[in-house]
Amino acid sequence: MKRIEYLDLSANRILVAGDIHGDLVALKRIIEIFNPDEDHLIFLGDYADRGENGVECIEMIWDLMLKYPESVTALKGNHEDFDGDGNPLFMPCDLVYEVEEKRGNWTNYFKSMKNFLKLLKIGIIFDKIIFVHGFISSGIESMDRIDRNIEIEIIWNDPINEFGEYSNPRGIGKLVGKDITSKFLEKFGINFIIRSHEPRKALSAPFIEQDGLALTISSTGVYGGVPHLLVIKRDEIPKNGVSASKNFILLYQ
Ligand SMILES: [Mn+2]
Repeated sequence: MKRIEYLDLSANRILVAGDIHGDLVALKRIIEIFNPDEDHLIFLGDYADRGENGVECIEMIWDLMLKYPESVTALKGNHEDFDGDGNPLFMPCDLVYEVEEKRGNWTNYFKSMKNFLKLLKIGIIFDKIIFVHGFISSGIESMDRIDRNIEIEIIWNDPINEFGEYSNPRGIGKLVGKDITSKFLEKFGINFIIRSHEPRKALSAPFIEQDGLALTISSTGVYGGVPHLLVIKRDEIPKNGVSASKNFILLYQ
């Protein structure tokens, strides 16, 4: 059973990166901005596929986590969901072909990549902000008991501005309305959610919906737009997505 972990950070700044999707230029810029003595860097998932440099992005984030285990946290996205033999549980998975081309046999590569996947977390909470890849799930009863069905929702769900909960047109996960989000946040004493998973919503700047309860960010240029990095200052932690959305760095133009 997995857990959503509480982070007790002493960092002065929390830097939050959205989907990377093989955008090595954006990732290198994030690493330039990141100061391991001052910052805590959170990646929200989806490191490979779509862009051309998924392998390099995974390896660079993996290295960073090994080098600065106290200062780097990476979440699992739906593009990091594989069975034990390396079969992707999502479509399309360009990474398999990219690895075959750049690193050789996928099955062998996956044996070591499992060590990277093991480091990824399902979700984290800092202060009164929850960070996930997709979205929250109404099925979460305890942060300590995240079963496989809930995990699937956390990496696949999307927020919508309507009320209620619906099946997701992606064919997996749910669309979660603002009444469901409000109830969830109230139950756990959390103010708002920072997530990625829909970089098209946040093409050139963080995107607010559900009256500031849901904030979507993107750190990839694969859909056009301008990838960005969200900045949270420890001495002025935002109380909602609207104020959080104001502090970000453009990674390139
Ligand atoms: Mn995703």
